[in-house]
Amino acid sequence: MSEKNIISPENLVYKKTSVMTDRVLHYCPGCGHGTAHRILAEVIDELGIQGETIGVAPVGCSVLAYYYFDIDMQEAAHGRAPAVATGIKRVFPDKYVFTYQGDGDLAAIGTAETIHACNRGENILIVFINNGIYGMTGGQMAPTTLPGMKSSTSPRGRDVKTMGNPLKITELIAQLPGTYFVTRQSVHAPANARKAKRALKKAMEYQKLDKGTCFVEIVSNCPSGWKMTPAQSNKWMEENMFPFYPLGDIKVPPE
Ligand SMILES: Cc1ncc(C[n+]2csc(CCOP(=O)(O)OP(=O)(O)O)c2C)c(N)n1
Ligand code: SF4
Repeated sequence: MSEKNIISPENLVYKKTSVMTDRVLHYCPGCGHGTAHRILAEVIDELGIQGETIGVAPVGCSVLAYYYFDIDMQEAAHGRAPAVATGIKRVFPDKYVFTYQGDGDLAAIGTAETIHACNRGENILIVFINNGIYGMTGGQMAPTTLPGMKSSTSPRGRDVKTMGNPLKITELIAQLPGTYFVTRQSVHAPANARKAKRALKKAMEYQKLDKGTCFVEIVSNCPSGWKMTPAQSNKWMEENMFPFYPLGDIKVPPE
């Protein structure tokens, strides 16, 4: 090994945040969940709120999120994370409270909890990982599955005539008076991950203002469920998911 390849405190450019534990992530190689976890943990670290943050884990591939964040975490039943987070925030109004949910969790079984928490304007952060299918249970069609997109329960592609239209729940959430900041991001490339991190940081900081619910969607990949390599899944996401779920802020706080 050459001199310059030896890692020393002088040439160290990246260090894992201590807000993430040393547990090895169980996510499939190339899955966006890992990057989303990391940037969220870095935000908590940089804001110095590790001891003040409480996360609510969903049911889905990220069901074990409590193993990875070294903060107080609570598990919720499938889809019920916004209701659980509501209770936590009301008991501990000075804590930073977030939910971390997949699209099956948030936009299918948890639609009611999501919409009502956002409509009430609960002072929480909702992190929504949208990979267009139910990843954990084998890639079934979700409300977010694109028209024509293949899944294990729509093997010939989603036919909107019989299977309904995809639900753009983030646009719907943005219409509700209780939401303060609603944005759609991705983490598939370094520049996007940095942007998503800035959005998460802003959203977390807004809890100090008590102005309503902040909602950060991260359009993500599921290489295993989509039956693609990680590289193919990122390309497919760029070509198919982003035109349907355009990245960017959807509702920004008034100046
Ligand atoms: C009440 C209940 N219904 C159904 C299930 C089965 N189930 C577990 S995870 C899951 C889907 C999760 O998909 P998603 O929220 O999109 O997250 P991902 O796995 O893609 O990250 C389902 C239907 C369950 N565990 N509990
Ligand atoms: S099944 Fe999909 S969402 Fe779940 S860990 Fe694997 S790639 Fe990620």
